[in-house]
Amino acid sequence: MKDWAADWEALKATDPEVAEALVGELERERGTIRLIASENFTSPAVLAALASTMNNKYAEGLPGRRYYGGCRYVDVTENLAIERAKELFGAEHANVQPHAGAQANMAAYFAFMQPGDTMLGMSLPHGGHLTHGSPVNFSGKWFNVVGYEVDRETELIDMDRVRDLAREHRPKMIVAGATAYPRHIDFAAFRGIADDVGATFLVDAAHFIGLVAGGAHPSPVPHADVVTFTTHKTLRGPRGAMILSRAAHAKAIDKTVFPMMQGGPLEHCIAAKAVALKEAMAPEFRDYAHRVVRTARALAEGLRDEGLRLVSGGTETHLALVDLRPAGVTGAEAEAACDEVGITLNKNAIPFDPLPPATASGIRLGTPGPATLGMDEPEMKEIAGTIGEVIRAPADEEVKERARGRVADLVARFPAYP
Ligand code: DSN
Repeated sequence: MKDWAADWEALKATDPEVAEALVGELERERGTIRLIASENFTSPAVLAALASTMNNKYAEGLPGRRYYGGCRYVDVTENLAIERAKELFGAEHANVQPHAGAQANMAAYFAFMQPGDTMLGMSLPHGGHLTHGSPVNFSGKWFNVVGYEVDRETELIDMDRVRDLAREHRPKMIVAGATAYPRHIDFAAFRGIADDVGATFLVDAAHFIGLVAGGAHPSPVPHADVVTFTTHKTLRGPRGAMILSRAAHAKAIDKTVFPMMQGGPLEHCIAAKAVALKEAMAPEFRDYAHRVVRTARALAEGLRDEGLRLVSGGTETHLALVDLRPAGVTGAEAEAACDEVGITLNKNAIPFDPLPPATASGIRLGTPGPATLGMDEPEMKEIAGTIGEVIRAPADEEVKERARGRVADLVARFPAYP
């Protein structure tokens, strides 16, 4: 058995500066309310797998078909991750090697497209992701990207417009999925459009895959040809990603992950992915996933009660997108003010945002982290009230002091890594 305490002492002796920063980060995570929608508190079991000697192993290839000797134990953990992913999500094939979400998307795109081909993806300012076709990303540089947007009135994805664009541009691939969209996506409608124009349908499920695992969100797996996702957001695992697909696409995807896109897989991360999947298969994870959705709704409603406007009128997922214009502050100002009192969230563009992304008219807030700590609806009302007060009076020291006190009380009642 590894002696973790001794490892820690060794780190402190070898590199006190890094050790100090690690302690600082742990204290920051313990001492603040973390509302970044893409972050979570992964379990000590996952962290233990990450800190294992599987970090040391090269294992190009797939379990049972490697280019290096000595792979018997990493074969065990990678097979466990593959089988658990297939079982949990009802998928025919799983590749668990992508180092990150961007790599997963890149590999999946290149399994079906060549540079210059046309893809249809949600535009970034409307809630999509860089890899869904942003001009500053490989996707926008290498593919002919057509972006779809939300409807100006409803702020929901305009499926009629998606269909029109697909018919006009005949994309090879249609991508659904978002980073700042608080509503369910109509996977069946996307499937219909993809079939209509002969496109491959990919869902980037990174943000909500943990909710799918826990039965608190519709699954894209029955509808999509390929589903990519990161493992560290709502799924609460290590940083990294996976690709699920229909069996017919298995070979193409395995080959674009390795050798086209990546070299040696990060086997310590893959072991940790296996652990996270096991945790996500447990009945408690279903409670967790439903708590995430319930708390996001409570937080959103609390912010509406504070006079702020919810983009699309509410949320059905783990996150809320909030228009701050009724309060007369920008996203950047709100992010900074909340940070000062120990509430971490991010400024975010809202659809048709008149401000540039570095300022933004909105904030994005999510509850995967607080729900892991056991916080529920009453705590969300309290947090929403605190955010409302701070945003309305960002320069008022008395307000900020009171807010800091409430944050301290909450994190003491719901400790992280006790
Ligand atoms: N950076 C992630 C997010 O915050 O949504 C997406 O990759």
